[in-house]
Amino acid sequence: SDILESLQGFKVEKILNENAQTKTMFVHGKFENSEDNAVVIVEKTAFSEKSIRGVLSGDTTMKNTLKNDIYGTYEVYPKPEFNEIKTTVIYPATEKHIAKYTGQPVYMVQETPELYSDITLPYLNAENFSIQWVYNILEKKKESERIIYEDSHPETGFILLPDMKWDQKQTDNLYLIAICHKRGIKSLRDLNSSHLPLLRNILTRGKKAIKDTFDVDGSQLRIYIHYQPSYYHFHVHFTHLKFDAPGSNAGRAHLLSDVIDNIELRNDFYQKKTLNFILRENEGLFKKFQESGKVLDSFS
Ligand code: M7G
Repeated sequence: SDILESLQGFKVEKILNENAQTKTMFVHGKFENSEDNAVVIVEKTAFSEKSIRGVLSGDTTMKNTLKNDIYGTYEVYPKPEFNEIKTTVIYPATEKHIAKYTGQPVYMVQETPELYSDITLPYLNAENFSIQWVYNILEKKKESERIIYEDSHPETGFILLPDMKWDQKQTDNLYLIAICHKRGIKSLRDLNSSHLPLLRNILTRGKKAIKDTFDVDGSQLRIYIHYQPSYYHFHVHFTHLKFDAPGSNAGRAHLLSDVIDNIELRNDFYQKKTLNFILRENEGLFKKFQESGKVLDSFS
């Protein structure tokens, strides 16, 4: 099996990025006796009522770091089971994965329909992340036990399941993805009125399934599509409004209900529209845009 039981022999090569706010670190490393690269994402998880009872208990050891009048601060060492770290291992990772997780300046670009066909589309066809993991889900080869809801219709159906980013410990940071069964829809750019039944189906049945399963109301969800996505098989993100999920910002996220409405107004809305989005400096696509002089502003 390729499932890890420990990180023995793992060597940290480089910290790619870190975020003290989200308590996350992105690391490039290697396993012993392997030339392949690994990207490891570590994230300190949120407390739950159960874990906090374990942390604030006699099993915990403490080291005082400040005491002044009634105020005291401590370094606290809970028992390991209350000190879990969510870790994502990408192995073997491609150069593109390393680039994706490397902290770097980002830029807003303006993609006209012409630039889409001249620059973006040829680039996408040539160089892309593998979507094997998506097909594994659709074919029930992986993660089938995690499926929350499925509509198996080949044109309008989809699978709803927890996103890799969600630890499913609490609904405050709920994050699910709906992956459509239909193949060949690369992104927002491809959508037109023929896809309205699919889009409406994902919106209404996705919300209902989340209400039924997690008791989170549709009005508490941010339901959106990334442009550009990382994986060019059509999917929709469902996140809790309380949670500022990475990529839920303007510059990347397009609300599904806005998308539906825009296409209802005009069949070819997304073929005609200029789309703004954020690219990282070390992305191949960014270099293509840079050569064309279509970069708006930098705001790293
Ligand atoms: P995206 O908009 O294509 O790209 O979204 P992003 O990763 O840059 O946001 C793909 C979504 O699928 C992300 O939210 C990922 O966390 C999620 N995801 C990626 N992989 C490889 C997996 C996976 O293997 N399983 C599951 N359940 N989710 C994944």
